[in-house]
Amino acid sequence: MSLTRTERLLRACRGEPVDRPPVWLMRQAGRYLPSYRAARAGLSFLDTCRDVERAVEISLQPLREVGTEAVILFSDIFVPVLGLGVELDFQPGPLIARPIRTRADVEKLAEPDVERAVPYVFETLRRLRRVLEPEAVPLLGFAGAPFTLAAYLVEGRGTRHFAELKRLLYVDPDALRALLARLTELTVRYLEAQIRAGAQVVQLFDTWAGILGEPEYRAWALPAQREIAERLAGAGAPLILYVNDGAHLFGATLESGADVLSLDWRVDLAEAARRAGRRASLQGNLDPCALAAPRERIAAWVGELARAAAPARGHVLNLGHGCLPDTPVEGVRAFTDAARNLSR
Ligand code: 1CP
Repeated sequence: MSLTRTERLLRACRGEPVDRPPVWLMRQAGRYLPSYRAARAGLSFLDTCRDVERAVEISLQPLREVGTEAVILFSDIFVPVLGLGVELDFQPGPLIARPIRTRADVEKLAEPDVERAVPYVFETLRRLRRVLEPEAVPLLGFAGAPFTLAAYLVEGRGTRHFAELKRLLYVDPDALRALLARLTELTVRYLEAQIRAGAQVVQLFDTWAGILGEPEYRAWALPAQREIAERLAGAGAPLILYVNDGAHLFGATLESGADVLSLDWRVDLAEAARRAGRRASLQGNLDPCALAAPRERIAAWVGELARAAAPARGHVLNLGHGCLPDTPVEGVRAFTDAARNLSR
């Protein structure tokens, strides 16, 4: 079977036969690459995202330099909240000038018009697709899931426990419900516009849903994920769902309607493949810290992951979380080389 990189990824997402798993890495563009640091020099993170030429260049760096087989738009999950009129900065994580903590704060959010608020995102995608189409390399778009976006909007910044968010959840659930409804609408419109601009697969990052127990996950994160999956079902791009630290939620995430579940290293892939059956493909799940090991060890782990996931309807090789600023470039290369050397 001779497949292009685009065919291999799309088929793996849909659970159709492939010759071997496709490979890409979460946060594959970033500070671990010297060329990224050079392209960023002197520019703030948001200004880099707004500079279409630079965002295209940075998005393509991992394809040219570390052998990844898909390109993901260079941006951040917080960029579209600019469309709600939220004042935002990155230092380096997102900082919200005025956290949203009451029903009145939610009412003040603007009606999202993403094409107007962040046109550079869609222009970057259109240009990337023009470059990638002749090479048959797939283009991924992404968004933050409503629960994870809400976590930062309520806190104002990243924290370990998200105590303010949980206060709202238990003390003023109507305010949180209203915020999640706004964010769900924003996310659907944002992903639809990304698909129109050329994204062939989209990933929904619900990084912080793992702080919830299963009943709270079912009440506060799953409904938004399902609504997004349902409303995007006809848009023509498979949906990948990532929940970090969500091993205890795996059974529930199978009800999200996502085509692919992206798992971290705490989840046993063989067991997940058995439980998923024909319902979803799997993505993952090497610990990013493992990329510091020698080449041969990385190749052995890639082989083990592929074998463990083989009974799944489809498998996309990836990490269990994003590349880190100190991830060795050599380790990333070893990971993608090992994927290319696999055969089923
Ligand atoms: O100055 C810098 O170096 C900026 C660092 C940086 C980068 C490179 C940030 C700030 N965001 C990004 C890019 C980014 N973020 C991508 C690009 C595409 C890719 O190559 O994969 C993506 C998909 C994200 C997604 C993202 N941002 C998530 C979800 C995935 C995950 O890693 O869990 C989250 C939680 C964020 C928030 C965020 N943005 C930036 C940082 C440093 C953080 C996390 C900090 C925190 O938790 O407080």
